[in-house]
Amino acid sequence: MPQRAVITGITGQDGSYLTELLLEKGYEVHGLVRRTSDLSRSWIDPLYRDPVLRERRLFIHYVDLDDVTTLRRTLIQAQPAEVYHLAGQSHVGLSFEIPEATCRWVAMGTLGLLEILRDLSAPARFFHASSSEIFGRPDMIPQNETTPMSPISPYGCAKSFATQMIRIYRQSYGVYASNGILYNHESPRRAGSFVTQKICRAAAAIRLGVEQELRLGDLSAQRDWGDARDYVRGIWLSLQHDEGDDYIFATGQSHSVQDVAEIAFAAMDLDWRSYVKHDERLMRPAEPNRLVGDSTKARTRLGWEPLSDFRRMILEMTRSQHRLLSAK
Ligand code: G4F
Repeated sequence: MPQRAVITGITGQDGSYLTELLLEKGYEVHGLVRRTSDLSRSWIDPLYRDPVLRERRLFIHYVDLDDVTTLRRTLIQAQPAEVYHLAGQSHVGLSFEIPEATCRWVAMGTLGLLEILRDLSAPARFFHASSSEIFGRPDMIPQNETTPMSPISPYGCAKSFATQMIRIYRQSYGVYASNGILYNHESPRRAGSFVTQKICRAAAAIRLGVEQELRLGDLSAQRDWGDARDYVRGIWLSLQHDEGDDYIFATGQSHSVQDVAEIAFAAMDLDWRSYVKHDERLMRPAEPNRLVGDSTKARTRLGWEPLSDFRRMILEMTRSQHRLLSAK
């Protein structure tokens, strides 16, 4: 019998890389997709069109996170050994505009899944994709698994709720549940609304003459940016440990938004200063700072280590955008 896994958020960057990893490892994968989602435009589409995989080793279920009855039925039927919960509204800036929907999906969506998990006859291991946003503006650098949560955005607050619920269900009900506290992680599959991809895409578009300028918010904002493919390995490793636990996944190095612009524009033989314009409307009501993660626990317990290099990753993303735009 192949190991069976359920992934919420299978169509996104992390979900698609995780699907590839699990299929490679011989898993049967069940992906939960929002009813309004267009699968044909997702990273999963090529895999799902493969007749060897489709409805044989890769199954898609259309179910919304707030439709708890259908969610329950889907999980009972799938009988997974592992559940990877990656779905939810993940844009921090947007969470200031739609705080209620963000909390419904991110906080209550996770709680709903935990409740279902408690009732499953065959217990499943549960992974929750938590976020460095739970720390807000922390007093200590770098942060580890014991750093107090002190979110400053609706998204960070919803993630803090979900992260703590994972701990509560682990302690009180003996559920196998793990938090991966993920710092920013990027790749050529990153959605264009996040700053790295927005910059890489714009640099390529300006090079090709399709666009003339790029408008950005806080250029001095710093993040601990890693590569999504490294983090997906960590996500899988989290559930291979004997017990559920919390793990920081981070590189321990921080770079600014300006650094991203410098590298991406230089890769296109452009000087970023000639094209990047500051736009006050893209500033957020609150901005976390000092978010740098200490991943010692994941390294020592799980044998995880990030293999990527920041500069190489931004170059790869920019060249990938250049190829995509050139082909249009
Ligand atoms: O790319 P971002 O939108 O990522 P952010 O807000 O750090 O959140 C990401 O990482 C979190 C931690 O892992 C995740 F939980 C979350 O789901 C998401 O994946 O913004 C990065 C920085 C921010 O400081 C933002 O203010 O870039 C700054 N920024 C400046 N101009 C911009 C822009 N961000 C965006 N999206 N767009 C801009 O024009």
